[in-house]
Formats: sequence, C-alpha cells, structure tokens
Amino acid sequence: MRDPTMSHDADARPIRHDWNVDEVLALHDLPLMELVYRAQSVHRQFHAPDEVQLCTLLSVKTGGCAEDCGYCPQSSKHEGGVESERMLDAEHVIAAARRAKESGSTRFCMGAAWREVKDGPAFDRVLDMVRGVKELGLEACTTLGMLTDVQAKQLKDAGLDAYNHNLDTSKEFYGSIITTRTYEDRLRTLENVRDAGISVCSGGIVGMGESPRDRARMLTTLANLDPHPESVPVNALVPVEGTPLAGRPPVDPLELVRVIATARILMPCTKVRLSAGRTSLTREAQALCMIAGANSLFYGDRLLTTPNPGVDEDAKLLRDMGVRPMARAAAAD
Ligand code: SAM
Ligand code: DTB
Ligand code: SF4
Repeated sequence: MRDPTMSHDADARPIRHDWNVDEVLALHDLPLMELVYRAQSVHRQFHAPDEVQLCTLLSVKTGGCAEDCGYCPQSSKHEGGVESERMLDAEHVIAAARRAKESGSTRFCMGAAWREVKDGPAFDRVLDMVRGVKELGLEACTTLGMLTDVQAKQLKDAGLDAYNHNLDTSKEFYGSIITTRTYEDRLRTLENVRDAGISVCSGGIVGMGESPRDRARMLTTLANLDPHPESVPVNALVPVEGTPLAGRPPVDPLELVRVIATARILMPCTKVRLSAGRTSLTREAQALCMIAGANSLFYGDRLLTTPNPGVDEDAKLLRDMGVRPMARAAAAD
C-alpha cells in the first residue's frame, strides 16, 4: 500500500507549502519512535542539535482585554480573570530587558492584552520600548493583537524583529474558543507582518478539547504559509481558574511531543518553541519535546500572567542535556 506520509517525494523536497491535512495527520499519527526519528533527522539537517534559543516574555499591558478567548485569563469577558493594570513605562520594560539579557536570553518579547493596536500614545510607547530593546542588542518581539499594514511598518521602522500572533487552533475549532474575531482576521495580520518585512511567529495551543485532526489542520495552515513562520510556539493549555477552559484535563505530554515533531518535519528551518505549560511537564517530558525538535524556550519565572520554570531549574535542565543557549541571530532569524 502507498505510504501517505511519503507522498510527494517528501524526503526529496523538505521545504514544502502544499501539504494536505490527511498527509499531515498521517505523519502526526505515525508510531512515536518513527515520528521522533524523522523529526530528529530533519532537525539535524537544519539546526545545531545542541542549541536552544532562550526568549524572555514580559506583559507590558495586563488584563482588561475586549476579546473572549476561552483560554485567556486576561479577557474582560471572563469573571475572575486577572485585574486590568496600567501599561508599564518604557524605562521599566527596558530595565527588565537588560536583566533578561544578563540572564542569557537573546530575545525579548513584549505582550499586550489588546484586541488590536490603536494609534496613539500607547502604541507610541510600544515603539519606544522596541527601540530601547534593540539598543541593548536583543532581538525584539511583540504580541499586541491585530495590526494594520501601516502599524506593522511603524514597528519595523522602530527595529522590531518578530511579531507573535497565534492561529491557536484549526479554523474549524476556532469558533468554539473565540467568537469576537475570525480566523481570517488572524491571517490578515500575519500577512501585514510578513509584508512589512518582520519575522512571523505563529503557533497554537494543545489541550483545549481539539481533535488530532484539528491539530493537523492548524499545522497544515502554518506549513502552507510561504515562507514558513520563522517561529512556531506550541503552548500546552494552562487551565486558569475563572476561564471557560479552567476544567480541561492536563494535556498528555506525548500529544505535545507529536505536535512538536510534526511541526519540525513540516517546517524544517523554523524555530519550534516549547512555550506555555512547562511547569506541568517533567524534565523528561521537556527533554523529549526538545529531542522531537523544539529548539526555543521561554526563559524566566513568569510568562505573561502565569508561572514558568525558574531560571536555575531551566539552566540545570539544559546543562544536564548538554544543550547550550543559542547566540543572538545577527539579523533576527
Ligand atoms: N492579545 C494578543 C493576542 O491574543 O494575539 C497577545 C497576547 S496573547 C496572551 C498571546 C497568546 O498566548 C495567545 O494567542 C495564546 O496562544 C497564548 N495563551 C494565552 N493564554 C494561554 C493559556 N492559558 N494557556 C496557553 N496559552 C495561552
Ligand atoms: C505564545 O505562543 N505563548 C506566549 C507568547 N506567545 C506571548 C504566551 C503564553 C501565555 C500563557 C498564559 C499567561 O501567562 O497569561
Ligand atoms: Fe486578549 Fe490576547 Fe487574551 Fe485573547 S489571548 S483575550 S486577544 S490578551
């Protein structure tokens, strides 16, 4: 019988943008040993196997968001999420970036709980933050919600290297998680980011009740973007009290490994980031995610509003694995 995972001479053409959902699902469902073997083989062709990128996250505007994303503690639509806070000063953010650099991070990512960017003093302050982070010699990334083409160009002119905007899940499952914006809105922002010459960071969340086919659909959409996103964050849902997804059972780490390995095979040059949810993974599960192709981590004891493993714990894990922090890219990615 024809092997659907080997169609289109997959091995001969590692960089493809014409994947279909059935072949991606067939890869995802391979026996785990075979899947991880293929992912490792791709990983070693395109990346140093002993390097991981360290990124630090900071929430520069927390809570009070107008969107209703079912997983997010920062949505004002859920009772009992985080309180809305004032936006941080640029100086405060730049001081945090300096500390992140001293601890070994090479990329500093600033998040705002916004549905979209609105022109005015708050956006001007973000532009100042980006300029300040760039002056420190770090890669600068922001995640601010939807962006117009003009705003993307302004961020580029301020020196922004990358923009994070996740597809989160499949187009089909999206409506059961978020109702206040569409999948097309998300894709349009990614297009604006790409057209402005900024690196694209886009991925999703595992463990919201989506099926393996939904995971394959999301990965297919990402892999058919041309060029591929330079980074793909894979988040394990952090179930937060007060959000509609608070009661979801923890994701099986082997399911996370499958998503990471499939992303690695589909997008060989991309940095695949093992993102939220690491505090509920053992060291061994995190190591397996890296063996399956994850080569980027959030470093620092806090994500945006939820905890992340401590710096000492992570430094020990990397040391024990014989993995070194990646040097900063000359030009991002
Ligand atoms: N407001 C902007 C947006 O939604 O694009 C940027 C910040 S938002 C918090 C960035 C991403 O964090 C979301 O797209 C989602 O993938 C991830 N995220 C948020 N809450 C999460 C949770 N509880 N568990 C896992 N990932 C989460
Ligand atoms: C991404 O994919 N994961 C990060 C980053 N992009 C901005 C955010 C994770 C947030 C987890 C929930 C929180 O800490 O609020
Ligand atoms: Fe707002 Fe982003 Fe949270 Fe959605 S994920 S509620 S857009 S902060």
